[in-house]
Formats: sequence, C-alpha cells, structure tokens
Amino acid sequence: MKIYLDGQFVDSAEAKISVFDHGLLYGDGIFEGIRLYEGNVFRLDAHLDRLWCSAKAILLTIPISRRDMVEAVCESCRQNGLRDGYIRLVVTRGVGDLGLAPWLCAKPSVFIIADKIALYPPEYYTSGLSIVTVPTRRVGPAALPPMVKSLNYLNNILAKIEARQAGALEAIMLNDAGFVAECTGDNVFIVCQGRLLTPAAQQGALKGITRETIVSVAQALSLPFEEHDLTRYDLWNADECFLTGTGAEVIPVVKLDGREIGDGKPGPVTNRVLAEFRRRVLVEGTKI
Ligand code: PXG
Repeated sequence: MKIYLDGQFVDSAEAKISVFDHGLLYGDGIFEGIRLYEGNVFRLDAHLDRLWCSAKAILLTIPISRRDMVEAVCESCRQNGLRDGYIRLVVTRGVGDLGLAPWLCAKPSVFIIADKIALYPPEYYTSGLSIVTVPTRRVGPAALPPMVKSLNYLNNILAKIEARQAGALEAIMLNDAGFVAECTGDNVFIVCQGRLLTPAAQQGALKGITRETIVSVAQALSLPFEEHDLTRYDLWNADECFLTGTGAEVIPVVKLDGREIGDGKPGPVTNRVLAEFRRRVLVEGTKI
C-alpha cells in the first residue's frame, strides 16, 4: 500500500511519524474519513470544507493548497488501484518539543491512507442494530466545539468500550445536560410522527457529512426535518431510529437500552432514506 506523507507517496512500512509529533503527544490535529464509491470520492468538497474549518478553529495552517489536497486524495486512490474504499486524511500539528506549545512545531504534517473498507455485516442493514446508552459523555461545546473533527477521540473510545462490554456495536452518548448528542462515530436520527429529528451540533453532535446528506435526502423525499433536543425517552419511544456516518452510511437501530424501537424492525422511512442515500453515492462525487 502507498501512503501519501507530506508530498511523497511511500510504502506503508516507510510511512512513519515522529514520536515528537504533537498529533501523537497531545492529539493535536484533525482528520477526515471519506468514502470512494465506484471511482468517485463522495462529497470531497464538503469533507475539505470541514477539514479547513476544523483547522481554522484550532489555529492550524494546512501546509498545502486545497487543489493539491484534492489531487493528493485522488492520487492516493489511484496509487492503490482502488475503485471503492475508505480514505483517512490526517493533518497533525507536526514535530515539536515536549511542551504543549504548538508554535514550536515547525510544520504540520499531512498524510492520507486509502484502503479497503471494513463494513458492518449486511444483515445489520436488514435486521437493525441493538445499541445502548453509555456513561461516558460527549465533550461539551464549552470545552471543544463539537464541529471540530480533532484527533481527540478518548471519550468516544471509552464509550465504544462501554458499548462492547454491554454487547453492543455502538453507543448513544449524552451531553453534560443529559440530552442525546450522537454515537461514537455516527450521528443519530429518529422518526417521530412522520418527522425526521436529529440533535443540533450545539448539543454535541459532529456536523456529519452523511447527516447533511440525509437532510437533503429528506427534502427530496418530502420528509419534514428538524434539529431537535432529544432525550433517551424520545429515542425509546420513537417510531424509527437510524445512525448515519461515512463508514456506516445509514444503519437502522431497532433496540436501545433493552427497549424495542417501534415494532423492533427497520422502519419504512429508514429504508427509503437508505435507498435514496445509496442511489446518491453512486451518482455524485469527484472522479479520481
Ligand atoms: N460523529 C462522530 C463523532 C464521528 O466521528 C460522525 C459523527 C459521522 O460523520 P460523517 O461526516 O462521517 O457523516 C463521525 C464520523 C471509523 C469512522 O473509522 C468514523 C467516522 C467516519 C469514518 C470512519 O469509525 N466518524
């Protein structure tokens, strides 16, 4: 496998980052997870918009131009002969010393890994996931804007471990006020009396690219959509529930905390949204 690392394509065995990189020492950096479908990079512009916004929020200057980044992403797919896959794009603060001071890091590092994707088994899309609410809370907006897709994922990792200990593949994470924020790597939607609802970013949700796509899908399908504060009670009593993310796409949730959602099967709205999403990924995107 060839990895893009600071302007060069190198073998994966040679793709190494310094132990003094602040991405490693402090989680000081940002990333994107992007999908390649049949030779098209899905919503690359939206991912790069978010990357540049994350960089601005943490006062990080991405060391290459947007045009060079597009080329690096596409070339990473070509170099690895990929037509379908997953692209991980990371920008770290770069090499510094043992203090926090980011201004002592001479130059941010950029690397891109383009690989095959490990998907949820297809049966979860037809029968749905059973998930749990976990104790670990999402970092609040007062600590770090939830819109920043940073290299600090420890809360989410703890939440993922807690989910696994409870025998579930995903976790509902609440914010400090006890409202539903999102999952460890996915946004959450419910269907309630024909309306599609999801928590606002201010409640601790990442502004997911898939989430944004679903809002546009809802419009196309004439489904009323609203950002709404949600509690666990709202999820337990929803007609339908599904998660969205670059890796998961749109995946139904049929049980939360031992309570069946709706009739315990993926619902008709979820299935319509999933079908329209799957249609779009094949017709939209940047050709590599
Ligand atoms: N919330 C969080 C905390 C995320 O990390 C999403 C929501 C969904 O956002 P997108 O833009 O993907 O619709 C994410 C995205 C992985 C993986 O390897 C995780 C994400 C994306 C791709 C792969 O688990 N997280």
